[in-house]
Amino acid sequence: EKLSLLCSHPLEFFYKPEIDSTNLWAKEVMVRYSESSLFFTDKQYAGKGRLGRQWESAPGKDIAFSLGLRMNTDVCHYYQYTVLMALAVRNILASSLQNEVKIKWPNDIYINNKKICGILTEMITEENRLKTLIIGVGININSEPKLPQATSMKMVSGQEYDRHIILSEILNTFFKMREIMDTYGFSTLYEDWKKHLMGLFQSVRIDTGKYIVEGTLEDVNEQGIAVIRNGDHVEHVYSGDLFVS
Ligand code: BT5
Repeated sequence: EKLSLLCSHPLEFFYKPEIDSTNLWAKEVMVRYSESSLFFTDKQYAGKGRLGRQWESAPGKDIAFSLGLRMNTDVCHYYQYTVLMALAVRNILASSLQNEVKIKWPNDIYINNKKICGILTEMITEENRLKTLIIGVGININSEPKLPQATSMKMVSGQEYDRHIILSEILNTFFKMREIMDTYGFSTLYEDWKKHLMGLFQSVRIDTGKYIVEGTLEDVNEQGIAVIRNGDHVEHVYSGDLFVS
């Protein structure tokens, strides 16, 4: 209730005190529901990362939500919505913390070389057409994660934050950016996203899960593909884990 009051965009809100994964929940509901909706919980006990990995969040302290977006275009560049979400989270964290906040390809958010947010975007397709996009976001807010490579807003600033305010600011920013994209196109938002990209023009290593690609990160193109140059050889990488050398 508090959230729907704080959010300026008309959105259907779903809340459960606890759930296995808001992405799974959103997928279940969105197949029979036609409005764009937000799925929020206070305790996500089986959060999903990419490739079957786990996402941990502290009950009542962190943010775990999924945004279910109904798509009405035939051709949908779904990656663009993940970019908008990453940029919205980045901008809100940067202004709340007054800290440098980076985006790590494909769509993690990092502060001081530690991960503060992960995003998992999934699609529901019907008759080979994209119907719904599920954008799942986990952010460490008031917890002190034990993982050595993780950080939280509290760890960065020493302060505690109102999770509902942070979430509504992210949603309001996301929908504002979506309006900008619908009116003026994707390019300026994408350029802004790229400004905050970790490792751009630096030596990186990408573990695709099958093989390792090493070289200079020359670009991440508008389809979200990382372009890695090694001498004369240029490789396009679709997904993986990136490490800055
Ligand atoms: C991600 O996967 O980073 C995507 C995480 C998406 C989580 C949200 S929460 C709401 C929604 N519902 C879901 O079920 N999921 C979404 P990936 O890039 O695969 O990273 C996963 C890895 O991040 C793990 O293997 C850990 O190493 C690390 N990790 C797990 N929990 C973390 C945390 N709280 N903070 C930082 N790193 C974490």
